[in-house]
Amino acid sequence: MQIKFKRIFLALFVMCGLWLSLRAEDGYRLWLRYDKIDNPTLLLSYRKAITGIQMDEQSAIFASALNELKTGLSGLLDKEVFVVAKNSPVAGSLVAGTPQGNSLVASFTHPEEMKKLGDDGYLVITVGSGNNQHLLIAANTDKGVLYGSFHLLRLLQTHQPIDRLNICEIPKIKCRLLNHWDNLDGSVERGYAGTSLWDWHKLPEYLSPRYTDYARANASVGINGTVITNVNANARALTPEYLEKVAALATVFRRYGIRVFLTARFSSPIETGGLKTADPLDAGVQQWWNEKADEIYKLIPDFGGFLIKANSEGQPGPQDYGRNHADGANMLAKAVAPHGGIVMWRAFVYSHEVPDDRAKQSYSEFTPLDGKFEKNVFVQVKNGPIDFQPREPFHPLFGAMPKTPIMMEFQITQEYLGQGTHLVYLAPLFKEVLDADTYAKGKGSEVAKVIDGTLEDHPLSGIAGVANIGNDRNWCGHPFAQSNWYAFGRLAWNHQLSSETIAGEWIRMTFNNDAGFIAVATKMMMQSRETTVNYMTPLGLHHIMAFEHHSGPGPWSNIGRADWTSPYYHRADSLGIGFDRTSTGSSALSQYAPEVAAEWADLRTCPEKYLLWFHHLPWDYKLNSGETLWNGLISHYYSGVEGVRKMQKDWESLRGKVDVQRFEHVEAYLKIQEKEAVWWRNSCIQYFQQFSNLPIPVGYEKPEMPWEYYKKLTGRKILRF
Ligand code: GCW
Repeated sequence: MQIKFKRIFLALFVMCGLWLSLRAEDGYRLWLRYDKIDNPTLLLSYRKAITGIQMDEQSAIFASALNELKTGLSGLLDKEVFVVAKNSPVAGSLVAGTPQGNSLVASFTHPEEMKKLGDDGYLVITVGSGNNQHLLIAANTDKGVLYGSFHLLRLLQTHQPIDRLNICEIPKIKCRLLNHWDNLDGSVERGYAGTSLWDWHKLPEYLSPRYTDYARANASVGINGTVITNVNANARALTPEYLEKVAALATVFRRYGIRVFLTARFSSPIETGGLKTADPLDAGVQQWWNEKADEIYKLIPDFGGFLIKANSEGQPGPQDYGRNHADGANMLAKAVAPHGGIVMWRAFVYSHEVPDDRAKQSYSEFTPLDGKFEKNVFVQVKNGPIDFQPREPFHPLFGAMPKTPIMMEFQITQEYLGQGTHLVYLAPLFKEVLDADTYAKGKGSEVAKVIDGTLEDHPLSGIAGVANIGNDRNWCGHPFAQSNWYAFGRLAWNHQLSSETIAGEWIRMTFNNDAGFIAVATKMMMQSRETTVNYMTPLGLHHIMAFEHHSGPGPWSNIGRADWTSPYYHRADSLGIGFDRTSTGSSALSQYAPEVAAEWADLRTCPEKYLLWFHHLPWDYKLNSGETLWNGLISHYYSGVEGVRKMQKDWESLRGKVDVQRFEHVEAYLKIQEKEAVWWRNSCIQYFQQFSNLPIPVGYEKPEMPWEYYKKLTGRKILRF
């Protein structure tokens, strides 16, 4: 085992001046802005501490780390940081001179201990003593050094002390992936930040600098894989012509420790291979996939593997041939296994031909297959049983397939949460799911432990986020949407971080380190998700958005297959509202562990946030607040709108503390959000009022228009590609 390290050593004192940046910013630099530290005392101390970088190794990833440190340090410290390109002294001799009390140094001088860092972990520690102190970034691999370098830069960007560092970081989850729903024609399914980053037209020859910046941003938060094509897959992505383009992207991403994955269209052997069938048990089909894998790995030796959406929403799959999901997944798994690849098989399946509650179907199809998958197969499960709603209880498959590594799928792009224009910080949503207790092995069996592999001791562990990135200049459209990319990565690395901590880091790096600014912006972010739930789908309501675009409200949406309509989910009638999933209804609750099912089945213990998800209740049902269900529903909708207005006021109070360009951008979007929150509130309560026949209590502002007016609004409709 090799220990590679880079060290940064003490230097001279250099004077500096204050330089506060309020230059217009377009958001391109994300959280990696590296502007000069605007606190003079801190700047002096950092400058004094850091003068140069001495490196130990040469590799492409090492060069990326060095580059980042050079750019970052020279920007933050506003001076040239020199690099000594000769081999540094042995880490051990530095460590030996370290004062007592640095426990990490003590434990990690031993090779066996160092092994615990794995491939991605790292140390950032102060070693040596007296005038011979150094910052040491140590890891088993060059990727670890890269992550450690970003960590050090983050400390400086967020104005943390760096004099006695004692940091040991090991990611809790091994595969930390973005899923791009990008089509080969440049469109992005459910994308709200422009078109695809991948310029297929100019690849493989032209490598846009954005590819490198994309990889840097991912590596800075520890994302180590990217699925670059849509799960609604196009077979052409696996043809030689496109593979050459994919290989070119892979060369860029590889330098940042990022592996490329592709989606596989199950019918590819027919569509591009000229075979008559795609039956996974057919020897010819198996051979086709084996050869395809060989071809891919010849071009991309570190290719990650395949992500597959099969027999779901019209996509082809093994069931077309009377086979099951395991048959399909295993065929692909065997093709990539010799090369070290994996298969991520999505569990997002449901059929309108099955009369059962849609929330139950994925569990019903997959649990019988537990133990039947090859070792290199993940089953990838969305966070909730329906579809990325503003709030869902955790998916019942978490904890229900102990023999199979389960990969989490979150949606970073805000398909159901205001899309491109609403400020919604998603870390609280992610955390709510990760922290939920499945009781699969008794109390303390949180979803996070299912996916990080510790509950069942799985060597594979993975988490994916459906990306919100496009070719908009600021990458994610809404300036605050960048925080969701950031938060996903940070939680993928360490799901124990709090949402506040992550928000604080992001705000400091993206805007500034002003305490007042941070306090207000953090509050805005932390409340934004609950605010959104309130004006969209309070008290457990779900899937009541407009059918065509999922953007605005559509509790009336009643076209097409039943399980795509809103009344299927809200079930409002003169007696009440909500979906009965207890034993008197669809019995979906029976798919959870008995402790969870009992808690949610009992109205005395069911959290009100899940009330109408699991229960159909009369309009005069009494809520904890003492209000009737009808009045409670109304107060949630009104408080949602008030929450947005509060965000507007808060943002206004930050005028002058952030550059005008980004300030006005957010200001304009908050205006849209307010308008649309009113649209949601007015249309939903008036629509439901037809069933409740109850008045809107006095004191609330009157809806300006009847719900039929809002029904006609399709202003923000983005057609599904
Ligand atoms: O949420 C639904 C989306 C589809 C998406 C599908 C899926 C990629 O509306 O756009 O298709 O889920 O996750 O497969």
